[in-house]
Amino acid sequence: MTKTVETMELALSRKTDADMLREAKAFFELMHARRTVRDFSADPVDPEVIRLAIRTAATAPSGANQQPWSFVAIGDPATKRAIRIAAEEEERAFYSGKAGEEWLGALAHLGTDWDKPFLETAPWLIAIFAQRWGIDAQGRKVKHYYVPESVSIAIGLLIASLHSAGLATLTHTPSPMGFLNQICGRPDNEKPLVLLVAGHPAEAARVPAISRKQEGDILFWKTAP
Ligand code: IYR
Repeated sequence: MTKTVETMELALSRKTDADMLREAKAFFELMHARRTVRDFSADPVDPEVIRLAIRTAATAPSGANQQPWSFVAIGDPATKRAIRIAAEEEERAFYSGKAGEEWLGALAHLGTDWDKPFLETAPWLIAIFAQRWGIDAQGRKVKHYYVPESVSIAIGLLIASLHSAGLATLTHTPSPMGFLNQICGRPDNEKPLVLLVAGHPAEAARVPAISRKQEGDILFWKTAP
């Protein structure tokens, strides 16, 4: 039996090898310059940039094209404050024992602690929720597939878009972060995956002197000899 699938035109124009290489290099250079920032300026950022970045995130491939994500863009001081208070409560527990020595040891070189002023300073927080299941028009549960994979790809695109717009981001994951459902008014089928902090870096912002793994340690070719 041949399946009949409704199709449409593909909007992808073929590039020359030279153009491909140039584009790939330029994108690599752009992304290689991205760094996670923890010290944000309070300068405002146009919500249109945030909207476009979220729409970019939502172009991600997803299991069965179910697009199992919701984004909450938070710019108002009262909500940011509520999030900071709830996040710091979890972080205090984390850093004062819950994490365990091994985890705290792995983090030590980043110099992080429970204090999260950036949750109020940065102009935008974007809470990304994964829809563990969907709900159809009749209110019935719809199974979703490859949810963490799909939403994580979307978050990668979100970070890339914000970075390409010249903004700094911090992928923040206080744990647990169920408080985000209540503060953001999202239903129980949605699990908060990441709280992305976005804005301009503070003028004097510094980042830890860390490096990326060598290509030979991460890339393994299987090509014909
Ligand atoms: N959520 C904590 C701890 C933390 C954990 C990991 I893994 C990091 O890469 C960085 C921090 C915090 O934000 O401080």
